[in-house]
Amino acid sequence: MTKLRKSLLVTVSVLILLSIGLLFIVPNTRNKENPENKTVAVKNKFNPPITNVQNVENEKNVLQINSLSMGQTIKNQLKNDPSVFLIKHNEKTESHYIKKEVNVTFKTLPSTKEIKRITQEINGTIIKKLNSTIVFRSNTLSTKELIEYFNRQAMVEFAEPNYLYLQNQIGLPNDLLYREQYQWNLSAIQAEAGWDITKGDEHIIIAVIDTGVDLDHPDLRRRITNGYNVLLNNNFPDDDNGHGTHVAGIIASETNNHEGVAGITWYNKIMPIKAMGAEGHGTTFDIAKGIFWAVDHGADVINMSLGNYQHSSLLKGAIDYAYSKNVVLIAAAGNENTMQPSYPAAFSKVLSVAAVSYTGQRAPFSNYGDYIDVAAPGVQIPSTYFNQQYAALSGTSMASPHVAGLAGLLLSVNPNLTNQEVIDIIKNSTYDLGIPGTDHEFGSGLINVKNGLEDAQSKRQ
Ligand SMILES: [Ca+2]
Ligand SMILES: [Ca+2]
Ligand SMILES: [Ca+2]
Repeated sequence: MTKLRKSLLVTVSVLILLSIGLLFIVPNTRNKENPENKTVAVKNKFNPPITNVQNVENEKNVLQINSLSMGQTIKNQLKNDPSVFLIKHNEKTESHYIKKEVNVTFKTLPSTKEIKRITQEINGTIIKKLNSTIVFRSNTLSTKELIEYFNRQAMVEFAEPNYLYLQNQIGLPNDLLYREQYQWNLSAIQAEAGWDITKGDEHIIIAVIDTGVDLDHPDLRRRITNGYNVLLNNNFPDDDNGHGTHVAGIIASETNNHEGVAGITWYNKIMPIKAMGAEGHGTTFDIAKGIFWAVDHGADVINMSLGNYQHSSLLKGAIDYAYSKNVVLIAAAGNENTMQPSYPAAFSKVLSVAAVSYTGQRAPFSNYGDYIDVAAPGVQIPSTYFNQQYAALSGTSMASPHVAGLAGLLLSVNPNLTNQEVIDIIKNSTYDLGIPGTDHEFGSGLINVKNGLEDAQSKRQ
């Protein structure tokens, strides 16, 4: 190997995993100068994920606002649940309700004796009671038969199915690009449903080892804890490339502030570590140094949207150290549509993330192979961008922070989990894609925030 090639290999050894590139950049939406024109400019350049979606203002069901292919896939999950029945209103809107259950509102509440008669006649039980409304479940009668039965009772005001309002317990975030339905990625991983369980905890810190973070971005500045600039050895890890700001915004841009985008976690803090320069690459040494700094300064999760195809013992040493300190390590699988293992993703102690598009297919650039652990959205992901902008980017770089955000939420709901337990929950709570079971394209499947948080919650006792 020539000296030149060797030095190139060392200095340009770790590249950010950004593919396809910039689809749009819009100025800070808080800028009030002619905001409408700017919004239109974004819409025109960002068509595929928002075709045929309905107006979010009129929809109560978060899944329904995303008639994107992935939203459809998630609805199919419910369809396949034997305890859930589906009503198709028209081509696009659907409602689900629980089979063999009925909500009954009484004009006059039945006595204990009458309730005993009713439960015997319907061969069922009382599930819940609120004021003059009782939820009955039958062992034998369908919901339709239950409604017919109760409508014959004089004391009943009305009886109706027990509908599922899937994520309606929380209000929809008011962030502009969320409300305008650009953030298909959040519904695809059931983030909204997960927020019913937790929206995060500021004490659980997610380090982003990258090109830094735009420290005064209006949608990020309140979400950042102390970080480190490895390149300048100071505490000012500002972003001069854009990549790190985008990654950080996917995890934790300020949600529900009428500004820009919604993050996966509303409250977990980002620890920005600048270990790559303006050109978008960094050395193994700087990356490793960034990992050590993050671990020693309280990071609970580390996101590494970076990699290369050379195994490095230095990098492995940093990874092993972080793992031994109970830190959850997440990395992008790489964007070359190859089976060649990329590091740090391919290290066994690092959760490796492939990218899916809004059609639920592997992104055409996403690496594959037996080192893929899970998949996450990675095509046309809107997020924050440096110089107080917003942008939609594609890459496994964009997929990895979805998983880092989920790891932060899991530790928020259950801080006693070990790093390996967090990894296992993430892998075991996925939505299977591609061929049944674990496969080389998606690993165990598309991450699912709701399922993961339920698992983490159930392990709390
Ligand atoms: Ca926001
Ligand atoms: Ca791995
Ligand atoms: Ca599969």
